[in-house]
Amino acid sequence: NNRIAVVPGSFDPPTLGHLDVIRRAAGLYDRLHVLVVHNPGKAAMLPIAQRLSLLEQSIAESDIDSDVVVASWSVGLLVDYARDVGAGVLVKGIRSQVDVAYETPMAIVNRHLASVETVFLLPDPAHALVSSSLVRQVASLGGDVSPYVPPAVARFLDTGARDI
Ligand code: COD
Repeated sequence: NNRIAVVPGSFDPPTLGHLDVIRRAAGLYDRLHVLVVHNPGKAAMLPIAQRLSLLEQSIAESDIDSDVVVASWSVGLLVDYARDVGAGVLVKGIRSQVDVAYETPMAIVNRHLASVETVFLLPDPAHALVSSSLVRQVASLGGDVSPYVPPAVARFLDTGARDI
């Protein structure tokens, strides 16, 4: 069923780039599952539960009013989750050639494994250079991250994150 899509990511933390992809994907599909996936290749800043809560708050406070489910997935293949919820599409953002090189083999494998297609959205130029790793770096050095993240994430990083 291609009317249901999964938007997977580390979301550590969620950024305005992520929210832009979620908003635009919400306009293309009837139902979205925004899925926090543990990426073993990356050192985490926030626990998964915190990322879920920040995503939920960010979406609730945004102008996105479609059917969006926020969930996490840490065991098994991403496409197993997609199959479980009846999603035929993964939506990902592509910022650069580096993203293309990273995503292409995964898209091919996911299509072979489960006939799940991957749809790539180009970033909004306003957010094209925003990444979670940039936000983590600015936050850890005490800088203002509010230009790069949804208000809920900015509030959290201003108050709570220093203790993590
Ligand atoms: N503008 C537009 N898009 C953006 C921006 C931005 N500023 N910032 C990030 N994005 C996109 C990314 O390109 C990505 O598509 C998505 O938003 C999430 O980004 P991140 O950085 O939070 O997440 P990643 O890149 O660490 O992705 C983690 C995944 C778990 C999604 C990825 O590793 C994956 O698909 N893993 C598959 C696991 C699996 O099943 N493997 C077996 C088969 S390959």
